[in-house]
Amino acid sequence: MAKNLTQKIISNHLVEGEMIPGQEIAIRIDQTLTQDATGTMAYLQFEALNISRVQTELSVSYVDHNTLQNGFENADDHRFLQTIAAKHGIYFSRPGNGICHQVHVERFAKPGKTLLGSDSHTPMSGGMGCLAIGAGGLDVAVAMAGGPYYLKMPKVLGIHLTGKLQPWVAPKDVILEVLRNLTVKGGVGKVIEYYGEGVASLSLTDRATITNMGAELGATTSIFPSDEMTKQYLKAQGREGDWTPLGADEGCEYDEHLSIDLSELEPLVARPHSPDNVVKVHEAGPIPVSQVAVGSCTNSSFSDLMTVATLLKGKTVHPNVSLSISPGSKQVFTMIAQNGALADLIAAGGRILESACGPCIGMGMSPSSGSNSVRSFNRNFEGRSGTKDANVYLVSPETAAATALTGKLTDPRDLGLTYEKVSLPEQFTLDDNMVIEPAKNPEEVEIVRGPNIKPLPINTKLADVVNANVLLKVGDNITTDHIMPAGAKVLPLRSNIPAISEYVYAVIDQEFPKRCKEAGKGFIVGGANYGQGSSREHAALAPMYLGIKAVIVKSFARIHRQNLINVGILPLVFRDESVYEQIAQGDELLIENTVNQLAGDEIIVRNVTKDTVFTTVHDLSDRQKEIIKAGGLLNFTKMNSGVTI
Ligand code: MIC
Ligand code: SF4
Repeated sequence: MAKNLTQKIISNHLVEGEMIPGQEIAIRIDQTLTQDATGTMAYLQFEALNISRVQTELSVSYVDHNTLQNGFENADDHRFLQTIAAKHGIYFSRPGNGICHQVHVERFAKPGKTLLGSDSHTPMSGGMGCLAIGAGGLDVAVAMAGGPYYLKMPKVLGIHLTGKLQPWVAPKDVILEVLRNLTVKGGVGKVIEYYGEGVASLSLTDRATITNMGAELGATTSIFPSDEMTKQYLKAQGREGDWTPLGADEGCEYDEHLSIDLSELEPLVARPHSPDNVVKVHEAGPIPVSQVAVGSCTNSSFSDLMTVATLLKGKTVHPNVSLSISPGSKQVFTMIAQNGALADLIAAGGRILESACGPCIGMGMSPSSGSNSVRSFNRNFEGRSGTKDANVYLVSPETAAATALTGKLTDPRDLGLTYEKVSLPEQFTLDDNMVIEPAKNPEEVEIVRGPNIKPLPINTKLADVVNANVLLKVGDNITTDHIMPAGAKVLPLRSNIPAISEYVYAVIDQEFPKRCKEAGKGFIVGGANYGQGSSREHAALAPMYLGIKAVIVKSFARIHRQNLINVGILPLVFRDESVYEQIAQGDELLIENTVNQLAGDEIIVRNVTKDTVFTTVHDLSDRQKEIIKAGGLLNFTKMNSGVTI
């Protein structure tokens, strides 16, 4: 039977289950990646699994998030990550080598492989025809230990691309258009597969921008075929041998469809505070801008920075604008230094940052109060920039550069300049000297743990009676940045759950951790698409540490739901959404016979305060039920493998 590309890669890696959308399947993982902010936990979890060497074809540990080093914590984490990588067979990409996804595309991703990464933008490698999925650190730890990755067989949404982008219209505008169509929950339970004659006109890094920001759709992943463009890119990276042609079979089917004529697109912008709040740049109007930031894994490739440098050459950034530039990798940085584009960026007034996530995750460069910041990034959630009342707009590098020159949001076509398309080089500058290979004599490596690295908190078995109060009620589209904020102050505590738990829900309700500690246990009630955004399992681990037993919502985002299961928190969904309105913060809820109830499809909850009863559903697989009963995936794995944790 004719298969689409997603089905082909899944069937090549299937170890359990049937490929029927919605049913649980397990797939073999070829490659893993971690970054430092999620990696410390992932490697502590890997250690707890007692496997001496990773079982994957390739595992890479990157350091790109926590690079400010405003205190000993980040540096301690880096040292821990470097030593544990050496010991267990993991490649270590040193701080300075670049953002994990950009470097992975450049140096490691391969068509047809599966990649599991402890970061939600892992799908960036899907630009190369790799099935690249973001997950919580524990899932990645299990994959490193040789376990398969369990997921629901996704539906495949085919996006048929026709036409060719007009001058000044960018790949970023393609994904913004998809977000405008599908919204931040439109991709849940789906893989977004691009096909059609429009694909050939997009370079590899163009495709990688599109699959990267597919994370904002809530999709399992996004993928492009592997074709001549892919071959050309791999050749320029000195990796022609990694190329295989790969695409959907003629006559294959997609579960859902969307068509985009590239030639009809215009420069677009996602307005605050959601990546799907998309309008044309012309429609948003010339809002005054205090900051422009170019970088992040979405748009910091060689062609992105060359586009910006070409636009800024010989000009000066507007007096009211602070322009920051973070090259995506050491390779990009080196090449723009070698060809002089870096000098053009500096001369124009660009503030050059290191190759890291930086302002994207609130690691410096927070905008001024109440001001507008225009960024080539992928997320504009409230407060994520580090300034609570700032407004972040997401655009292409072209629109960002035009805006930096005029001081107001500007459609690059309005500058009246001649368009010069930047093409990818025939040969990238190659030097992997910042990637350290695993140790040849692992027994001699000593893992170094600084005082910031605290032991893993482990949950207890599911109780048969869960009786607690609703300690927080929140609305729709709650992001993991709300639940477990990032930023320069909180991120250094990622390897210290007791300390980081003090910041849970700090953006919404600073009293929440205190209430949890006083109560000792509790529930959270939320709306639709709860937990969208990042893969950070801290958004589940820290609430678990604070005593949260169940989260009851209208619907969940994929990775966060799995992270809740992995730490043993019940993820419940109202069968009748209107019940949400009838629950107030502070209400006492009671679940009885929890273990027996879990065996079925529904869990009955009594609202003791209101003297009512309502039904929740959970859609848990048998395996997930066992994980919840055991108090999380680590306990479950221990019970099933005899490992002592
Ligand atoms: C993000 O972009 O939100 C992050 C920071 O990269 C997260 C990972 C994390 O919180 O460490 C992600 O996307 O998963
Ligand atoms: Fe880093 Fe931002 Fe990309 Fe997350 S989205 S990996 S913080 S650059």
